[in-house]
Amino acid sequence: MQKLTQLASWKALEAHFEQVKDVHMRDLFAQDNNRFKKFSAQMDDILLDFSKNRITDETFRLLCDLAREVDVEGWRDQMFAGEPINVSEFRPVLHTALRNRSNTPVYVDGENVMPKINRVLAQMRYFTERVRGGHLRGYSGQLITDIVNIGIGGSDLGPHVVCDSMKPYAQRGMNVHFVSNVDPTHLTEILKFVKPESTLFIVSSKTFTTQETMLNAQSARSWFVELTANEKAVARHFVAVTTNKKAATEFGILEENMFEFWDWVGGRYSLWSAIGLPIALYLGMDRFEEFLDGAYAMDMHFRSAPLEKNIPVVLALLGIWYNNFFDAQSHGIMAYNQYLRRLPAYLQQLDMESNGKTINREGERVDYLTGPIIWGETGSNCQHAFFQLMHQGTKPVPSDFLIPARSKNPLGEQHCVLLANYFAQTRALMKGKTEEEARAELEALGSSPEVIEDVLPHKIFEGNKPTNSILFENLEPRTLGALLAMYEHKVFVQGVIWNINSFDQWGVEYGKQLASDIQQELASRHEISRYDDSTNNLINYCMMLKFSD
Ligand code: G6Q
Repeated sequence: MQKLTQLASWKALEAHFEQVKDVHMRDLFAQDNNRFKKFSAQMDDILLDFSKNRITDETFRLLCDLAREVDVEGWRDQMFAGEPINVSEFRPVLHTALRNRSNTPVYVDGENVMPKINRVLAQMRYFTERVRGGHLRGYSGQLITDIVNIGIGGSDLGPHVVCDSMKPYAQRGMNVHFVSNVDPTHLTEILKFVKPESTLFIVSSKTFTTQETMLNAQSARSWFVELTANEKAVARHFVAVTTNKKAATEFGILEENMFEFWDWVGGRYSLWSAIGLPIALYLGMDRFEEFLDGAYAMDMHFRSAPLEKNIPVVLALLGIWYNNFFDAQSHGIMAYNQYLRRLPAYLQQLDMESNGKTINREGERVDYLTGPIIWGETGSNCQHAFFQLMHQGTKPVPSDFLIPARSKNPLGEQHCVLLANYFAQTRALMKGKTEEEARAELEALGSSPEVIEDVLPHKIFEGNKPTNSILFENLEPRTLGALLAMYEHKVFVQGVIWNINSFDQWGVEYGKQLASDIQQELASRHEISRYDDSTNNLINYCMMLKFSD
C-alpha cells in the first residue's frame, strides 16, 4: 500500500488543515443553519450528531475521500468474508459471524462456521435455562444465585460492561461477580459474599493458560473444596469457556460443561461468543440474543450505509482528523448514564489494544500517530472532576457524549436535569464564552471596573472543543449491542487508515512472558542482581519488607 502520508487525500487534508485550523465552530454554526442535517447520521434510534466538530463541508468531503482511497469498504468486506486480515497471527477476524443473525454461511478454510456457532448458542440456551429455571442446581440441591466469572482482559471486560449496564434486566435473585485481578484481594472480597452451594464459577479463558485466571480458578476451587469437603461437586459448580478443551479437562471440567469458541475470535472481540455466558445467565438467553441482534443491525448499517452516513466510519474519520492533524493525544468517553460506568474501561481495551501499534501491515515503522489514549467517566460526575481541563485546559480532548432519552429509574426531575447537563456541556464546549459575554456577566453582578479587568481573562472560555453526541431512546440489550459494535467498527476503520493490524496484541503477550521470569526470581528469595539496577533494588527492597522479621 502507498504510504498513508503520501496519499493524495492525505496531502489534500494537510493543505486544507492549514486553511481551517483556526476556524471557530461558533462561526460555522452562524454561517450555516443546516449543519445538523448535514452532519448527523442515524441507525435505528441511535442518532449521531457530529455537527459540533471542527469540520467544514470540505473537511468532511476530504475525510471521506481518504476512507475511499485506503479502501475502507474493501477491507470491511474482507473482514466479513473471513479473509485472514490478522496478518501477524495468520487468522481471519470473525466476531461478526458470532452475531450473524441472518445465518448466511461464513467460511473459514472452506468450512461454514455458522453451524458450530449455532451449536454453542443452543448449548448456552439449554444450560442457562436450566440454571435460571432451577433445574440445574448446586450439589446440595440449592438454587444457583451467584455467578462468578473468572477471567481477565477480553475474557472479563466485555461481559462485565454488559452485565453492569443491563442490571435492570437481570433475573431477580441472580447475582453476577467478576474476578480478574491476580491480586488475591479481588477473589477474596467476592468470596466473602457467596456460598459455595449456590455459586457457579465460570472459568473464562481463550487460551486457558493465562496466569491470573488460572491462579484465581485454582484458589476458587480450593475454597470450594475446603468449604464443601466435596471434591466431586467441583464438576457441578465449575464450567469453562475456552478454545483449549485439553487444558480445561486437565483442570477437572467436564466436557458437557465446556463452552467452545474459536481462534478467529479475538479476546477483546469475544463477548459475542460463549464468553458472553455470564450475560446469558444473568439476563437470560433471549436478552443475550437481543444484544446480538443489536450488534447485527450495526453490522448491516456498517456494510451498507454510504460512508457519509455510516456511523462507525464517520466516528473513525473524525478521530483521524483530531489525532493526526490537530495532534490530539486522547479521546474522551462521557456516558451520561450510571449503568455505563464501565464503558470507558471496556473501550480502553478495545481501542488501545487494537490500535496501540507502531508497525504497519508491511512491517515498517509508521511516521504518524496511531491510536489515541481512551479515557472517560460518567456524566454528570465528570463535570465536577476533570471538565475544567476540557473547558479551559491547553490540551484538546475530542469526546463522545452518550445518553439515553429515557431513564430506567425515573425519579422526579432527576433524569431531565441529567439531560440538561448533557446538552449544556456540549454546547458550552462548542461555543465557549467570549470576552464580551464574560464582561457583560461581571457587569451584571455589579463588579467594579478594577475587579472586572483582573478577573475577566479567567472567565473567558475559548470554546471550539469538539464533541460527538450519541443519543438513543433506551439503554436496552439491543441498543447496547449496537453501540459496542459501532465502536468495534470505528476502531477497525481507523486501523485500516493507519495501515496497522488491529487484531494482534503482542504487548499483552510480552507482559505475560515478563512476569513469569521475575516470579521465579521472587520464589527463590535470593538477592537479585540479574536485572537493571532499578529493578534489582526494587525487588530486593520489597523482599526485605515482605519477609524480614
Ligand atoms: C484481548 C487480549 C487479552 C486477553 C487476556 C485473557 O484481546 O488478548 O486481553 O483477552 O489476556 O486471555 P485469555 O482469554 O486467553 O485468558
